[in-house]
Amino acid sequence: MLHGSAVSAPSPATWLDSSLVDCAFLWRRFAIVVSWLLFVAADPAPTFAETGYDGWLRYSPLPTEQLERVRAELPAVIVSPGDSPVVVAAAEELVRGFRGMTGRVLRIAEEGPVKEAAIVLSRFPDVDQQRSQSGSSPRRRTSVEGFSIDTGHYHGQPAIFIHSSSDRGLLYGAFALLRYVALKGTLVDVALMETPCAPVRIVNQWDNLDGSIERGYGGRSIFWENDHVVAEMTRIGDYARLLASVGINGCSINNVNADPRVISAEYLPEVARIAAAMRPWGVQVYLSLSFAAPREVGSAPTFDPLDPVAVAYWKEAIDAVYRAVPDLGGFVLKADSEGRLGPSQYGRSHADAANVIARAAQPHGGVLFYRGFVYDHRMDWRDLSLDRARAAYENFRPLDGQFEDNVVIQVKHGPIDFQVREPPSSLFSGLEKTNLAIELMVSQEYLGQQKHLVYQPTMWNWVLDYDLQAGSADRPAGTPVKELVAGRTFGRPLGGFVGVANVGRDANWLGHHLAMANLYGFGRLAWNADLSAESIAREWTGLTFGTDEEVLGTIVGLLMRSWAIYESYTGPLGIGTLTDIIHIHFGPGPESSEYNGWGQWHRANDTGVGMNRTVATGTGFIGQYRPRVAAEFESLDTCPDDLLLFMHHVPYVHRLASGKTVIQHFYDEHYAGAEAAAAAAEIWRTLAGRVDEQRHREVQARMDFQAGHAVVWRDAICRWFRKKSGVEDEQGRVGVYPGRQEAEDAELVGYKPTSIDPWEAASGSSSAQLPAETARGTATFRFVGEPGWYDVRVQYFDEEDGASRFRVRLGEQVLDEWLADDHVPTPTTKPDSHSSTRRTIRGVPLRPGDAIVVEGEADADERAGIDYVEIVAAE
Ligand code: GCW
Repeated sequence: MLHGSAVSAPSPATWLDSSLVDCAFLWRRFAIVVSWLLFVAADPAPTFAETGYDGWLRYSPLPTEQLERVRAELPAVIVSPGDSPVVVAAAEELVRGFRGMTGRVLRIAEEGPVKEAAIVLSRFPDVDQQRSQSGSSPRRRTSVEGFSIDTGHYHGQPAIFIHSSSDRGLLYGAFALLRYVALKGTLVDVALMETPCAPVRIVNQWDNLDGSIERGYGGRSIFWENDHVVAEMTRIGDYARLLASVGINGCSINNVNADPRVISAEYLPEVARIAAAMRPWGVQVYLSLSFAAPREVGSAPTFDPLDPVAVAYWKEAIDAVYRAVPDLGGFVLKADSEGRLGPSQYGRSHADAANVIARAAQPHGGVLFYRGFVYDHRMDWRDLSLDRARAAYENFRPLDGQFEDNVVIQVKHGPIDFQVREPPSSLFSGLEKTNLAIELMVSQEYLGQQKHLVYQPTMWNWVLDYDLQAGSADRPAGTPVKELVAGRTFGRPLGGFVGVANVGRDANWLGHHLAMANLYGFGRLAWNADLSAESIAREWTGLTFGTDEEVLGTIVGLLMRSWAIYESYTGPLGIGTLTDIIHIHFGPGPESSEYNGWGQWHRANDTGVGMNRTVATGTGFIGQYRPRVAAEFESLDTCPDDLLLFMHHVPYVHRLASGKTVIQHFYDEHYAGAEAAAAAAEIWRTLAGRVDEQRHREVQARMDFQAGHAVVWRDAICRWFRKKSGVEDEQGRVGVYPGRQEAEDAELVGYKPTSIDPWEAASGSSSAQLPAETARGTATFRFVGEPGWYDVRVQYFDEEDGASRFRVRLGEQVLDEWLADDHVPTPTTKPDSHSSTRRTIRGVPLRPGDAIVVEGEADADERAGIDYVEIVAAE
C-alpha cells in the first residue's frame, strides 16, 4: 500500500469541488477539528518516533510529578557483588533504567562501605541447597531463581536490597524493581518477594538455518542467515534481555523441523557465539535435533535408539556440543510427526527415543524436551472413528513413568493445534510420572498472524485455570492445568512453560506492536501463572505506552476484548479457527478442513456440524479426561457452549443455552465480531496524538486491515454455512450487502469476470481481473443512492507476486491511488481469502448517477483484481 494505511482522507480538492455542501455536515467536521485542536493543545503529544525495538523496556521519562519524587528517593550507588556477566548485566540494567526514567546516572560500586544511599544487589547463600541434598525439587530450583526486594541499611546508609541466592535471581529482581518504578512512580517502602511458579520458562524459535522462520510473522531470523549464524550479535543480546526481563531462562534457536547439521562440528562454534550473546541475560540456549541425525550427519547406518551404534553417536555428539557450549540448556525433539523421522521406523517407543538422548545429556545437566505433538497426518477422513485429538494421549499415556527424569514432554495447550478455542490437552491429566511442559504459541499462526490483534493471555488464563480434576478419587478438584504442567500436582522435578515466540528482524520484533503483549504475557504467566490477563495487560501497556489512564484504559480494553472478537468472526462454539488449514492458515477456508488426512475436521454437512468426540457414540476422545471433566463434556446439557462443536455433532437448529440455534448464533457472532473489529480500529484512531506517531500509524494500518479482513471472514464463513445448511439468517444479512456492487457486474474495460477458488473467498459470484495480456483496465460503478457524503470501500486482491497500482476516480477527479504491495504475513500468489484487502476512501460527496471508476494496472502475476466496491454513508 502507498502509505501503509488502508484509510485515506479525501484531497482538499474533493471538498471544494463539491456542490453538495451540507451545512450540518460541515459544522460537524468543524466541531471535530476544533475539539481535536483543543485536545492537542491541552495535552502535547509525544513527538519522537518510536520503532518498538525497545518493546516494554523503554524506560521513558517519568511524568513530572513522579519524576520529582523518584529523583528525591533514588540512591546514588549500585552495590554489585562481583563481576559475573549476569550480575554485571543486572547492575548495568539498573543504571540504564534509572537514567532513562529519571535522567540520573547511578554509579556501580563493589561491596563494602559506601558514603551514600545504595541499591544493593545482595546474593545470600543458598540456604535450601545447604539443607537439602536432593537439589532437584522444582521448589528448590525455582526458589533459587526467586528474589526479594526490601529496604534497610547498608554500612549505615539507607539502602534498597535486591536479594537472591542466584545471579539470575538478582537480574530478575533488578528488572522487577525497574518495572515497579515505571508503573508506580515511587521507590518508597518497596517490598517484593517473588518466586517463579515453574523451573521451565523457555521460548522456542522455529528459525531455519537459511534465515527463514516457519510460522514467523515478524521478519527473518535474528539468529541465522544463509546457513550460518549472523555476524552481528547485538540483536540476539537484545532479545535475550527482553526475555530475561520477564523471567524467561531459555531459548531454542532452530526450528523443531530441525536441520540435522546444527549439531555438527561446523556449526558448534557458531552456536557458541549465540550462547555467549545470551549468557549475560541468564538465557540458556537449546538446540532442536533431528532424530535421524546418527544417519544424516553421523556415520551410523541406523538411528534405532536401541542400537549401540546410535547410542554411541548420541553420546559423542552431545559431549561435543557441551564442549562447545558447557552451559547449553538442552535439546528439543520433534519425532514421528508431520513427516519427521522417529522411533516408529524401528518399532521403538517415544520413551526409547527420548531416553537415548536424555541419557547422553544427563552428565552435562542437559534437559530434553520431547514434543507431544505426534499424530498421523494421513488419516482416512471417511472413517468417522478416527480423531487426531486423541493422538497425544494415546501415544504418551502408555509410556508414563518410562522417561528419564531429564525428559520433559512438551504438549501443545490443546489436543489439535493452537486453534482459536480448544479444551486443554487431555494429556495434562494423563501423565503422573513424567515431566510436562505446556506449549503455548506466542506467534499467531492460527490467530491472524499478527495482522489481527489477538491478545492471548486471556486465552491462556482460560486454559491454565481449567481444572482437569486430576486429584484423588474422593477429592479430584483443585488441579488446574497450571499446577499440572508446573509439576506441582504430582511432584515432578521439572515442568513449566514453553512459548513458540518466532520473533524476527522487524524493528518491533513481531510485526504488530500490540503482539508484543503476547510475548510479555507469556513470560509473566510462566513466572506467575496466577496473574490475570488484565493485570498483565495493564503492566505491559503502562510500560509500552505510558501510564496515562486514558491511553492505558483504552489499550487494555482493546487487548482484553481481542480474543473474543477474533473467535467470533472466525470460529465460535469450539469449531476451530476455520482457516485454510492445508495452506497458509490465515484467511477463511472452511472447506479445507474436511476431506483430507490432517484431521482438523469439523464435519459440517447438510444437517449439522461439529466433531462427535463422545464416548457413547463418537470418537471416544472425551474418555481421555478424568471422570468429572469427561462427564461434563459428554453431556450436551453440561458441555460448555464455547466447546460444543469441539465435542459434539449437533443439528444446525440445535438450541444453545441462550435459546438461539447454533446456525443463528454462528451468523450473529460473525456479524458482531466484524463490527467489533471495525469499532476497535476506530477506538485506536482516537489515540492519535496520545501515542507516538510512528507506532500509532503502524498499529492503525494493521487494525484497519483487520477490520476489512474480518468482513472477508464474516462473509466467507456465513455464506459457506448458509449454502451447506440451507438455513437462512433470521436477519437476512447473509448475501445481502447494502451499498455493495460486485466488480464482475461493473462496467468493465480490460477487466474480465474471473472466478475465485474457493468460491466463498469472493463476494458475489466472482471477481474482476486483468487477463495476462492486458496491462490496464477500469471497472466503473454507478452510484444509485441519495445525495450525500459516503465512504467508498474498495475490496481488492493484494498478492505477493506483483504490485498492482490502483487509482479511484470520481468522474475525472482522483480520490485516491495506491500500490498493492502490502504484505500478507504468509505470502499468497493467488486472489483469495488471504490476499483480499480493503481500502477505504472516506467522506466522498456523491450524487445519483456518479461514476466511481477504479483503474487498475497489473504487475507481473498480480492482475489488479477487484472483488467489489461498497458505498456506505460516511461515518
Ligand atoms: O501446526 C503445525 C505448524 C507447523 C509446525 C507444527 C509443529 C514446526 O503448521 O508449521 O511445525 O505445527 O508444531 O511442529
